[in-house]
Amino acid sequence: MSPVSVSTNRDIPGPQEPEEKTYHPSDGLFTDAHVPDFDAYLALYKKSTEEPEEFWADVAQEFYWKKPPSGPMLQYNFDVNKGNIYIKFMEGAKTNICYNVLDRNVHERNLGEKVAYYWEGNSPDHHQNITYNQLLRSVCRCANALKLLGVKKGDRVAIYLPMIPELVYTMLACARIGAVHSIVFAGFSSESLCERIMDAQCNILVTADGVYRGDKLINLKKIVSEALERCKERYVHVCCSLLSEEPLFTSSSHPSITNTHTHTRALTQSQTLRGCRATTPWDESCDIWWDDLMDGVSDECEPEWMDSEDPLFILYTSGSTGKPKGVLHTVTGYMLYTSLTFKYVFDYHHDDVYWCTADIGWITGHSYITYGPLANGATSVLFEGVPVYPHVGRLWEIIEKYGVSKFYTAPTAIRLLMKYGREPLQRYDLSSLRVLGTVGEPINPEAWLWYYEVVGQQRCPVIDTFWQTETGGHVLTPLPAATPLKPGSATCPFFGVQPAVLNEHGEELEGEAEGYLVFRKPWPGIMRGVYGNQERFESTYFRKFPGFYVTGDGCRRDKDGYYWITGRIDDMLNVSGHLLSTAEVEAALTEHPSVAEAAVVSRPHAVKGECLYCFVTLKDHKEFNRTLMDELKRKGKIMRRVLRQIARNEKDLGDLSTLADPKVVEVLFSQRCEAA
Ligand code: 6R9
Repeated sequence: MSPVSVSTNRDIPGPQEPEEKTYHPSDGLFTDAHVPDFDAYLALYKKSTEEPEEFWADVAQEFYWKKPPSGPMLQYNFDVNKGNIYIKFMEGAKTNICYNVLDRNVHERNLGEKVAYYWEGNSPDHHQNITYNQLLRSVCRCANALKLLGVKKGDRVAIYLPMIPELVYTMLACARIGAVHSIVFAGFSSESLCERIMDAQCNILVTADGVYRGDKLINLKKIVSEALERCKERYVHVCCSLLSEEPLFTSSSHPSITNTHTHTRALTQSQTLRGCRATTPWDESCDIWWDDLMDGVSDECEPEWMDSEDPLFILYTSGSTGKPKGVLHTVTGYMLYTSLTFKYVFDYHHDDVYWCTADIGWITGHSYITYGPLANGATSVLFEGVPVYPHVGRLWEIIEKYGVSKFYTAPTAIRLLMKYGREPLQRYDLSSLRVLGTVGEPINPEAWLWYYEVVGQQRCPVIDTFWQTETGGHVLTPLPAATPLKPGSATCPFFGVQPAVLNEHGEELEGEAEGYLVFRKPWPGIMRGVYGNQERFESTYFRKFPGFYVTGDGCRRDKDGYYWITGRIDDMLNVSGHLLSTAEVEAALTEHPSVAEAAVVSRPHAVKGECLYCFVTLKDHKEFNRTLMDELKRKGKIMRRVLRQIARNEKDLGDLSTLADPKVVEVLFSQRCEAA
């Protein structure tokens, strides 16, 4: 079965709508591509769907197995009418993902001296190179330290760290000893942190005293203390002494790690938190400094051999009811899938320098900063800072500094940088770039073209990768040398992925169509559940259309079989690539004492993609807004579609017959305010 009917003819097609214009990778750029052309893609795709056992067995061969895969490769049920939903991949095989991404590179591939990460701090003065040897040793030390604290296989460990090497050490240390990491993005509030700690029942939290984001200091430990206060229970937490007086790598025997950098960093950045052991909230009964704990701990640690379907991590994603869902991923499927997508989607080669600007606190960082690149033995940039600090050319400066060849960022960052024009880029040499990736939200053709023409100089393909926390890795994506590109389209399915488009009644649409994007079969990287809540797993993703995994996104399939994501079709919105649930925002608004009700919809925003448009009813001014808002409800349900169109100033509202008083819509239109 062929996923697409795109022509492989490289001739430039005749006049087309701008969005339908097709771009082809430049000749000569990919002389040794893993998938050299579209026919090669189609052949591999065919094999992945028609002979999945052979396809994944080939992929598995590269990895180290304590007990090799045998028996059925994939077992699953996607149909709620046939019983519980489950997905099992290579069940019974035994391996360890940390061993595969570190020890295998050091011992089997001779990559010990290769740089795993160029860590680049928030300030350009702070940087550090970490080889695979060094990474392995630091991870083992951390793994032993966690064991000293009593952490065992299956325990959940919360991690609330900024983009510093200790974040990678801690997550891989968990994976090594079979603990389940639950990373909470270090920009989240104490409420969000508490909710996630409680839901996953973590009894260890790893954090840092503070971090600079641009010139803003964030006192993480203070937020942690508030969160733990909320959690009511007592948790032991380990503190990474990023800003403490000792340098971070006291036990390192590798002079290439410059203690001075880290030390200087502490001296220069910690003015406010200087002597932080005094100013950081501290509870002697449970807080431990990172350095104190690591001191004298062995840098060798035997991995825990895990079953394929043992849990690897939990990562929370917004849910449309307002309560975040703990998306659960397991060891083997995730390992194979992130490794394979990284290799093909970025056309990875050993001399590449790869940089993904995401934070590890999101799935993009888990899959494509930590696991995928390390599984391939890649060299990556690990960046702590923000795109426009200390100047608007910071990203371009870093690309030049490290000779980045594969670059992966979000449309929101591209739109932000577009505002500063070409000049900041022209100061740097970007000729090392080969592939430009994007993720997180639909990319508008204007941003796509700017990325392609200005950043990539019309030389580098723009790889628009569609995927989700739940999918574990890319599911719709072009491949750099193979796929003709259309700005704004995530193009075609990755190997093993079988998309379908359904209408409201769950009927499958053929050919050109628009509707719900669903998948008919699992691929190895798909989530295995919502942590501790099978019912929510099934009702969120499988109940609407039995037999399919429902993404929650709408899409259009064009005449060539290309997929175009049209955005969320549930009550979720995407602000700067981050999913928010309207319910969550509404709940927050109604907590305010003067707000009686709130309804939140999305509205397009030039940089963030979407922004919040909130309708609130105030308790004190009933005569002004309250009646209007009440009349917009039918049986207690706000007609969100109408509100969304008002927010966007779209006058053609269609059928309003279900509204108690359709006139109210005109009133709301007349009172529309323009967002800043
Ligand atoms: C990886 C990630 C998932 C949601 C997803 C969709 C949107 C992601 C996209 C995209 C259009 C793309 N999304 N990539 N929409 N084109 N290339 O972002 O995961 O944080 O779980 O968000 O993001 O709406 O459903 P996550």
